[in-house]
Amino acid sequence: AQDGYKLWLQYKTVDDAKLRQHYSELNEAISLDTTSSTGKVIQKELKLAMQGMLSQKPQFSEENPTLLIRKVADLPKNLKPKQNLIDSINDEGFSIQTIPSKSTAKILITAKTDQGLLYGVFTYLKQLQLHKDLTELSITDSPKIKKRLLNHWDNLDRTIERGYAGFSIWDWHLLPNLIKQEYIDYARANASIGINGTVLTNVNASAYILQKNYLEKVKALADAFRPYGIQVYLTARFSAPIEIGGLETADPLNEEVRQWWKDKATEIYAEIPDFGGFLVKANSEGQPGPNNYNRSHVDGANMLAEAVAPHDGIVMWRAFVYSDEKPDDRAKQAYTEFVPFDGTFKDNVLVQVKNGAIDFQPREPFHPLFGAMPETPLMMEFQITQEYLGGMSHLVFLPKLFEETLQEDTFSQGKGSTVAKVVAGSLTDTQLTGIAGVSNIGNARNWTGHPFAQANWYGFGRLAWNPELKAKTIAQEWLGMTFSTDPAFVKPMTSLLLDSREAVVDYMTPLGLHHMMAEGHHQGPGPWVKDLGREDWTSVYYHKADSLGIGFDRTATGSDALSQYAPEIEKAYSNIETTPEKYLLWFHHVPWGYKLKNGKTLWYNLARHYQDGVLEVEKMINTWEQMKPYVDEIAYKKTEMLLSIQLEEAQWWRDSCLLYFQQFSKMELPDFIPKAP
Ligand code: GCW
Repeated sequence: AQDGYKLWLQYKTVDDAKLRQHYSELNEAISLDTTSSTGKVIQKELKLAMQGMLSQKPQFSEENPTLLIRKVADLPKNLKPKQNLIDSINDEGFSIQTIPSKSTAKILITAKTDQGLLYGVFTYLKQLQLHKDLTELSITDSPKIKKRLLNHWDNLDRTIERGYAGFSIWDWHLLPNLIKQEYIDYARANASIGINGTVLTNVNASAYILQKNYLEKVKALADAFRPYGIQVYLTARFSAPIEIGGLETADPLNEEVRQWWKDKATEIYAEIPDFGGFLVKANSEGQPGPNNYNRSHVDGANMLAEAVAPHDGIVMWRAFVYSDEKPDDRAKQAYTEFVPFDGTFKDNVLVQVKNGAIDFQPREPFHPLFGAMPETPLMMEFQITQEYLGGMSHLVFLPKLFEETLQEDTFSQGKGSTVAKVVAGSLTDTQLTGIAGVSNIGNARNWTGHPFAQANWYGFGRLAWNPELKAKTIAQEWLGMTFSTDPAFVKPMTSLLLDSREAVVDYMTPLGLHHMMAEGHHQGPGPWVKDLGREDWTSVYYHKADSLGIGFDRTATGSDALSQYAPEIEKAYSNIETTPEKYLLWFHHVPWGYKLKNGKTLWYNLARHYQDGVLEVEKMINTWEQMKPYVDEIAYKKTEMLLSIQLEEAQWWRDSCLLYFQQFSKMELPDFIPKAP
């Protein structure tokens, strides 16, 4: 079907006859151990892929295989890779090699585990999808982060908080008896990019998910995902002992409460022996938590950690604590609350931190917690769903945003202590490491609504596997697998994707502005939003525009949030001259007439960015028009229409923000801004 359902696993016919011949010969006969459930799904995937790409049914046999897929331990001596190669891969890693010898086997895929083999096979199939030459194949790879998770913000009534692609794919009503093909294809897609866990429920979801009738349904999903190496996790509402346990308190130091959680864990693990653990949002945005009982985050997290520890489960405790009614600076709260707890969490607790200190903005400096808790595993939380980035209608390639955050330097262990290294645990030799992406998946026919939002799911998975990957590589892979490998398509579209992120920053929140989206739904501009129940829900709180200038002073003369960063950053960013312009208004309240590096005023530059954002979307539209021959009609038309919505909304952002700020700057708009009709 041409509706995007198959995601990047299109397995399109290889048109080039010579290349097809090359592939056909290599994949004629496959030797594969199918005694495990993972072995069986590998076999299925190979059949599907070869059928699609080569119109060929591979023979599965031990006799004279051309493609040999085997765990290291089961390899014949003469085919065993060198010991240092074996040592270099971890339990989920793999190696793919072209075999130079005269043996009939021409390609070898090996790993230490079945899951490693599955990842190896998907990577191998990607080479075919991307039309790579296989005569000298040599790929050895292992994931650099242990827990690579999607977080679904799916409620039990199937609504999705901040979801823009329909309702939840979890059909609770018909589970456990109906296992939809969508669940299997979801698992395939995730396994193909190395995602190995999924939190099924919203961090704000009801406690009912922990009741027996729901756990049966969760078990059914866990059983379906297991062959693909995907573990299931749930959110744990802190007040569950009261709501479904009949207790009077959820105090984490109360013995009955502690026992209740232990019993609950035992009950879950009896059904799902490889259950991953709990994700918790506590004492944030009205959610219950240990603070309700004058207990700390550590008391809460460690209680749950104790309950799941005997079963090898983990607890992911979120640092998105957003509860001060009168904050001096909301950006400071998580750091202030969590840093004192460094080193006091149990071994199976990860603190899950959003990429930035406010909330998934088009651009934020990295969260100051990264690097600041060396004795606590910090898990990265990115948002794949586009809550603040245009919702369902804007084409924004998020790997560019993820890459930027991951490559920022925390200086925590000296220069080069990037966020990527903190998350991968390599600076502190942390073994338990993790990364989560808030999913953009729903029951839309193409999973994500916007055809290009699929790239953000794909890209998150790739960066979770290897946080050092380049956004450019990811763009090329995804475009090639999803649409076409033709350079006339891939080249211009790679640029389009890579530039799309800066475009959205420009037309929404340039130069370090943030949180100016309309109130509540967070779509469209709302720099004028004020007088709400809480100050830090308003836009005026964040941009602080007045007759003197605009921006949030976070230096020592202001909120001093800057002091939460390493001295190297604090020093550079305290000075307006040495603050990167992309973060200017994040850290400084800047006079309208202040001259930026290009010698023009702040006001001029603000206008310039807004206009550049709009022009970039126009450019995207022009590029897309040239791409018609390379993409299927449905995706072409849909993207075309969405781009025109994006253009209209970009203009709306530009016009409304500039008009709003002009009442403070009292300066003329530069000539390049189109006059109102
Ligand atoms: O970004 C904010 C969202 C809320 C969300 C919260 C969180 C799930 O607006 O919808 O709640 O963050 O991350 O907990």
